[in-house]
Amino acid sequence: MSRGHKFIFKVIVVGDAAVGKTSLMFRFVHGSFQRDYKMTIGVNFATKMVTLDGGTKVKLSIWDTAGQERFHFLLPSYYDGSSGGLVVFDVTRRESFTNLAKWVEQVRGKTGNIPLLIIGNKADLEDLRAVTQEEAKQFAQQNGVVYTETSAKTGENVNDVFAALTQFMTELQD
Ligand code: G3D
Ligand code: MG
Repeated sequence: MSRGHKFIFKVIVVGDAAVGKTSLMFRFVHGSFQRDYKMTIGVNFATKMVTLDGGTKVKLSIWDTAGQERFHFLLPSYYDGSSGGLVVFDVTRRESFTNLAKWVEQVRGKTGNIPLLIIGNKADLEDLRAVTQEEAKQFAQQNGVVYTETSAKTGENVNDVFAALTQFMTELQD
């Protein structure tokens, strides 16, 4: 039985500080939510193998921003060679939604037309919601991408968004 993979993709996860990028990545890679998990400086990415419907094996290297987003500036090397991305906001923090346009523009400017998904994270905090699903969907539609809500805390939709992105990236290889 082969343990190899057919494709390897670099995935970037962008968005304002504290929207839950590191937590989403951690949930996907390790299957858990760690409240006090802080990315070690210098550790920039984690890898995970994904098996698509039909059996194709794909290796993802998922890149974290390591806190650089606080300066609204990510090094060009962060974007280099990326095949897809998650653009994340926090459904409880309106400003992180307002800033999505900047993030999409920045990613498009640095990478061209790679597949992106818009992610509204912290969907478990329904009582604190500050952005409706409708307006987030509308923003995503205007940008020609899919909108999904996730919770890194409960795990809701986390595997699904990485699977959907992997599917989009793989289709572009055919
Ligand atoms: P970042 O990498 O985008 O900067 P983090 O964001 O992953 O560091 O998360 C920022 C804070 O939000 C963390 O809380 C984290 O636990 C919390 N968080 C992340 N995702 C979720 C989620 O889906 N639901 C809830 N309720 N909280 C989430 P602290 O307290 O450590 O700052
Ligand atoms: Mg982080």
